[in-house]
Amino acid sequence: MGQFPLTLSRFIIRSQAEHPGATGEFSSLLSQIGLVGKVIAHDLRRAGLINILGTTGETNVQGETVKKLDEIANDTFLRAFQGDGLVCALGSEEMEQMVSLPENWPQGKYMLLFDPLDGSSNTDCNMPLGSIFSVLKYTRADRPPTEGDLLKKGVEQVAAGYLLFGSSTMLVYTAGHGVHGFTLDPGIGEYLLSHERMQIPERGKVYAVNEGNRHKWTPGMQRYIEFLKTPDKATGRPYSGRYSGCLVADVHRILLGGGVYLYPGEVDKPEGKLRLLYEANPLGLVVEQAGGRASTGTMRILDIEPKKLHQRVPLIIGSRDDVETVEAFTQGRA
Ligand code: AFP
Repeated sequence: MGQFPLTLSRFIIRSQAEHPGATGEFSSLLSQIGLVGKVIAHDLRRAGLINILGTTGETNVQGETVKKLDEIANDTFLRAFQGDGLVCALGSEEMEQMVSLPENWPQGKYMLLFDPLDGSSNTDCNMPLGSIFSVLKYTRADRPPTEGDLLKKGVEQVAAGYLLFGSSTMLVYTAGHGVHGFTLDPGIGEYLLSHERMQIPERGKVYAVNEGNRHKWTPGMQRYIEFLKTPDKATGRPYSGRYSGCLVADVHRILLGGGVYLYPGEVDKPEGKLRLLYEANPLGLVVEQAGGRASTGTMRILDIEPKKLHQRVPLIIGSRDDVETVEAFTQGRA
């Protein structure tokens, strides 16, 4: 008889038992993220039916059009974490400022940063979407957290991960001891351990990049993509291009099969598009924990000292060898 699959809750309890000082708060936080994933997945499944697709007509802090589902997902995170005593501050890619909790509300020791709905242009065409989260610890007792407390290097994250809303819903996370993936079984409403100790291959055969931006890239980046497309049996080229427009889905594919995701800086916009605290840092931690690498092209993502909440950063992430090859091109060594 086969073993009964391990649920997220059982896995969390088991992991907690390995940390004698654990109070259970972190375990509750992860379970709550799992719940958020169920709620968002439920909304996304009905999105085409209940007329919640499309735009609100407003623009967010990044100057981008807000989808109704962006707002719905953002509210879901806020409702799940405000007032339950697990966090003391929240930061959302969709909100200009940090959300602090009223002083008389229960305060937890964690701070949560999240991108509530990544790849939201995919909402109208039934393509994959994701949510990304980053967990930081607040250690001061003398005052409530301020926005500056959220500006921590990626290496200081205590946990990070993502929810992927694709053909199935997945929760993938790391708490600094490997990366574990859980798939939601909709029949029983439970996340089951489907990918224990995920390891990214050292080199892949897939690249994910928006090639429509080629004319904006530096010569080094243009040469790298040409290199990937040039056949060479010994190094497994040409690579296959796969780009969904959802960072979570693209990085997930690469985490499983290897390769590289690139959202490079551009000549007129060297900072690129993606957000350091909401996208690059959490995915950087996940990929590093799986044995991969995350870089701007010139430095490790997790070592960047953030200056502001919505800071953008170029992102080259994936298999170690592939990211190192990109770095050789962007640094003029190839
Ligand atoms: P949103 O979080 O605003 O939906 O952004 C999506 C995203 O940051 C990321 O998921 C994609 O990889 C990337 O943008 C796609 O951007 P382009 O449309 O410029 O290729």
